[in-house]
This record gives sequence, structure tokens and C-alpha cells, in this order.
Amino acid sequence: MSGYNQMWSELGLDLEAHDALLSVLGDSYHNIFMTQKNRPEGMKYFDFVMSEVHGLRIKELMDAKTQGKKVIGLYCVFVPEELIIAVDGISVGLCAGAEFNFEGAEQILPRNLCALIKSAFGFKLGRVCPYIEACDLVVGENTCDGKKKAYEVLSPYVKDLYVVDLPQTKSNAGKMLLKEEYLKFIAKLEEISGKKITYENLRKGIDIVNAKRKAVLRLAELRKSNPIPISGLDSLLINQVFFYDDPVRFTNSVNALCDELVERIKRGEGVFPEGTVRVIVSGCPMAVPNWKVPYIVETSGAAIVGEESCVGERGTRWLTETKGSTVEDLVENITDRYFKIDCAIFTPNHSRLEHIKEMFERYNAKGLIHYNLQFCQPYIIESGHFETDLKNSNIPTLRLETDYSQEDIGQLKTRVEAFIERIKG
Ligand code: BJ8
Repeated sequence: MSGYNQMWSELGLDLEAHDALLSVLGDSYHNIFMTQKNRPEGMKYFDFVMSEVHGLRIKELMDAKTQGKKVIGLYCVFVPEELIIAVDGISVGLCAGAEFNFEGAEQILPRNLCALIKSAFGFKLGRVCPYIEACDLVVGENTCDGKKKAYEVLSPYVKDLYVVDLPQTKSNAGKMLLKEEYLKFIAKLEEISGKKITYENLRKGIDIVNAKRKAVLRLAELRKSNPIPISGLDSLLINQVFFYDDPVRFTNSVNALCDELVERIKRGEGVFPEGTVRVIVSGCPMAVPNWKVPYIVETSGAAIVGEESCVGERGTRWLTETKGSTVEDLVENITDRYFKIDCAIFTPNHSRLEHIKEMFERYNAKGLIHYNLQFCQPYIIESGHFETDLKNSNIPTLRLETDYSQEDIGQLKTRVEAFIERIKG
């Protein structure tokens, strides 16, 4: 990708560190994804997207910027992409899933912070993320304590940081707060883009994002089949690309892949041997290139058939309604839709547990792996009483707590293999 050196330099990247990062990522992608057997042809598009994730996609963003479009970086699924598209903006995910420059991050943040936050800082401080450098606006949100305090620290490092406040309870007052915050965010978007949100452009934004969600939900539905037509790793990758790619192109590519999977299912063709154990993974989001646990699971005799995660069904399972005829109506619909997201920062958070149980049934799973990032208090705390409840519901559960390092792979694999043996029986 050296053809992009000038662009990366102009974005202020540290070329040497960036080259080293791309080389490690390229090797890891090859070892994890390209060694899978009998992958659908449609995955070639996503392989291409990943091979150009710091190249062609960034060039597209830079070209769009020269045409006056704004690039908006996000860390959380509570920030509505519909609003960004309405002002002709482009949203990009900024969460990072690799252990890079944690030493740098730990100079300004505590060590006992989750890897997702440290990684985002490590990428920024190490100047290896072209996405954050391309952003006209970076949007944070008051979710967990770690993130909300980390944005205070991030503020001096980015050109324009805007933080959306979020409720902590699913109450009427909480919903009103969320709507107020979305109205303020609209004002911010209108200010930086110079464009007014109208019924027409917001409706277009809703339609584009709904189509994208429908495509990934269609993919999710196909994973119920037996034999399983696509791996959990490839499905996770698609859910990760969801946050970076052009939304219309992404939707078309996912739908084309689904058409292929429908044919595979008709032919009885799968990617795992007959009788492979089906599991659901639930918990903290897995940002690119965090593929560690799914790789361990799928090389230990199980197949992941669903993700209860923000990079997965928690982030995509509801569409935004289109009822009403004014901007106010559509903002109300957007608030309704996002207020349902059952992130562990909410208290209490019953619907997440119900969703896990419903997914377990729907995908005909044999076990649940609860994935916690170390120091992520909301998900770790929830996983304790969830485990008790799930056991009472006869849902075998394995709780894993890990970070982005490679050091615990052997230990994780031993535990995952033992769990798979247990649920097989
Ligand atoms: S809606 S899950 S994307 S906040 S892993 S940073 S919670 S300490 S990512 Fe999230 Fe929005 Fe919720 Fe989803 Fe904190 Fe936990 Fe770290 Fe986390």
C-alpha cells in the first residue's frame, strides 16, 4: 500500500510505525481468515475492503472532504448514523481492537482501563489511525466511566470533540434526555456541515441505515441454517466493516453474499463439518482487528452462530421507524429506536438477558460464551448474575475475561476446548 504514503504523510501518520502495524495486521488477517476452508465467494469483497481499509477507503474519505462532505468519527452505536447521512456526512468507527502503543496510552491513562479505550488512545498517540486524522468531528458519549473520563483526556488531542450525554436508566426522563441530546447533536452537525436537516434528507438517512441493518439481519437469519453457511469469524468481520464502508455499497455486498448463502443452504453446503457445536458469543464489542476469541472458538471445534454485541445484533437488531411527516417525528422515531439498545451501562438492564436467551433458542445454540474485556465493569458485573440466571435456564455458559494481548491464548484455548467438550456431551 506504499502508493498511499503521500496521503498518510499529509494526514500526519508516523509512516514507519504505520507500516509495521499494517504488516502485522496483514499477516494476522491471512492466518486467521484466509486459512478458513470453503469460504463463500462473496467474502472476497470484504477481503478487499480489509486490504484497503487504510488505503482506498481513506482516499475515498479525503476525496469526499474535498467535495465539502464532513467525516464524523464515532465510538459507540448510540450515535445515530441517520443524522450524519442527513447532513451529507460520512460516519466512521474509531474503536480499536489491537494492542498498539499501550505504553503511550498508559502515560496519560491508568493501566487498569479496558483495552478498547487504551487501544483507541494508543492508535491516536502513536499516529497510526488515518480515520481519526481524517475526521472533521469526533463524537464521544457518556457511557461507561472509563469512556466518559477518557474523552476529557482525549479532547486536547483532536480538532473537534463533541460528547453526547446518555441516560443511565430506561425511564421516561432518560428517554427525554436522549432526545434532547440528539437535538443538540443535530445543531452541531448543522453547524459544521452548513446543511439543514430536513424531512427529506433525514428520511433518506433513515432508509440508507435501515437497508444496511436489514442486510446484516438477513445474514444473521441465514446463520440459523444447518449446515452453517458462513463462519462466525467472517460474520464478525462483516459486522466490523459495517462501521467503515460506504453504507450503500456495503448493503449491496452483504445482500449479494446472502444470495450466495441461500444457494449454499439449498445445496446443503456448509463451512463446518456436520455436527459442529453451535455457540453464541455475548458481551463487550469486538472492534477491528480483535478476532482473538472467535478464532480460538472456531479452531477448537465450535461454530459461532450469533453475536449479542454492539458489533452484532445489539447494534443492529432494531430498524428506525419512518412514521410521521416532520423532522420532529423522525427524531422521535430515532430516539425510540436507539433508546432500546441494551448496553450494560443501563441499570437495570433486563432486556439484554432476555435477548441472550432468545438468541440461544433462535440459533439452536448449545452454549454461550460471555466475552468480557478486563476492567470493563458494566459487562463483567452483568455477566456474574447473568451466568446464574442462564444456568437456571439450562444455558451452559462460559465466562471469559481477557484483553488484546496474545499471552493468554493457550489458557483461553484450554478453557474453550473443555467447555466445547462439555456441551457436546
Ligand atoms: S452501546 S457496549 S458501543 S458503550 S468495553 S469502553 S463499556 S469499559 S464499548 Fe460500548 Fe456503546 Fe455500550 Fe455498545 Fe466501557 Fe466496557 Fe471498555 Fe466498552
